[in-house]
Amino acid sequence: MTEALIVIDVQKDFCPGGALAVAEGDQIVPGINALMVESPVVVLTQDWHPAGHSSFASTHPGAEVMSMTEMPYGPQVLWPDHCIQGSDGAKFHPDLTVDRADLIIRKGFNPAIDSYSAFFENDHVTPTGLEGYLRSRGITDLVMVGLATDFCVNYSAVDAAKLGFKVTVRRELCRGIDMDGSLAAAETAMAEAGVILA
Ligand code: VGL
Ligand code: ZN
Repeated sequence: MTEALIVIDVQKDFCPGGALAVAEGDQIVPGINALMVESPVVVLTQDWHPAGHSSFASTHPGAEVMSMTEMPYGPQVLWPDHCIQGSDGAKFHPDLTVDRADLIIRKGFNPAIDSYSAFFENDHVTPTGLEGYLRSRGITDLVMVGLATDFCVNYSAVDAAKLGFKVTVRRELCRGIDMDGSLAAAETAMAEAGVILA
């Protein structure tokens, strides 16, 4: 068994003061730093959208932030502008020990498709390349932490479990957005997919 730690989207825009702030998003940083020291393989993900991304409410005239729309690939939440490539908000939290990372994978760069998951874009078809990286390093088990529990952590964990990885989500090192019961729904989806919620 070889285990990798996947740290999802611990970026300024998802922390208090950021464009899409997750409550207490910054509080998980010290615990994640400690876990990185013990982990043989560490991967960081970074939400990384071009300006005018199709997941931004501002791209759809008249659309309200946090409203739903239909995309060719299914329903999509319309977010505030966040994690724009090269922006300050797209940077990792300043206290995250990014030097420990073996790989940083960026996602959400396709203007037409959002990408919550670290493995596939929201069409559930277009791969990010992370699966190939992990398999070619012989990794079978994944520990996931980060932001947000009910979106990017959830989608990444469910996809990884479907791909056959043994996945553990360390709940105390995640924080959620929790809109319209999304946190409870995510925990159910992860459990049904065989993800261990620790
Ligand atoms: C995320 C909403 C939009 C996340 C990313 O990291 O959970 N959520 N983009
Ligand atoms: Zn995003």
